[in-house]
Amino acid sequence: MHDLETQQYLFDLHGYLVVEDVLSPALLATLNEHIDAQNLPDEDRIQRIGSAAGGAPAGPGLLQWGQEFCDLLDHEVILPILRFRLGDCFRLDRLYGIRMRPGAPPGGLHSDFGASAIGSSSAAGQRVHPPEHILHTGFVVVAWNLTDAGPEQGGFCCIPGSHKGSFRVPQGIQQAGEDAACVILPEAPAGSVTLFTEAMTHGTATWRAAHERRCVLYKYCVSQIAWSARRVHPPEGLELTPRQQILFADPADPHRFFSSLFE
Ligand SMILES: O=C(O)CCC(=O)C(=O)O
Ligand SMILES: [Fe+2]
Repeated sequence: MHDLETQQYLFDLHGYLVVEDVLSPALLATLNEHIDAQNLPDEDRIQRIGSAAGGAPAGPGLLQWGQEFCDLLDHEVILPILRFRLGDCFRLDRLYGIRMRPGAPPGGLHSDFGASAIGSSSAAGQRVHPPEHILHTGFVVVAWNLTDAGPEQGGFCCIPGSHKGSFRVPQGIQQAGEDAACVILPEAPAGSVTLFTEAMTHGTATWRAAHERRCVLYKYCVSQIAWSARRVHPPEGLELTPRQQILFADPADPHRFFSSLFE
């Protein structure tokens, strides 16, 4: 069912990949119960849960909500896929959850690397030649879909292939957002996992479903980089395997100062 060669091809081609039927209905129910137990206030906007702004809690964030959230850290389905883009040594850089109530408004298109990245000085219509010191990749988001999302409901949207683009997203597409013809909303049923590179242009589409959107995002990066000075800390009183503990190590050169997750 999960043919790695095909996953590798499609992830490289599109910049994202959805793997369906990864979480059992029982596990989904438990994860959702842990979220219910937080008694979060309802809000009309995209609600980031289980983390400080930016998704880098100076603590364990939502990992503290239950062992099942820790078990997702190195789930057997995601590890070989992460390895395609991040190699053998990578860290958990950030994590947070998204909650959207029916009718919640969209979030704009963006990317963290490349021609359209926040902070990129690229000019409209000009091919980008990034200077040597600029990173162009290195982060992968693993988004666990805890309720049904997709073209009917809303949620994650993206411009497939845009991680390979050499031109800034034109204003018209940026403004149209989810309504632009090149923007798609991948089918992401409850229990599926969406992986995407932050180099791809992506965003959040209006939530149109009658049910609540819930997804939890674990953001990994190659061991030698970090997004901010904050670190996710391991949860207290919950079990982490030796491999999971590697994900919390300080940023460092792969293999020399940072252990492989695959040995
Ligand atoms: O799934 C979404 O709504 C998009 C989340 C997002 O933009 C991000 O985590 O970088
Ligand atoms: Fe994003």
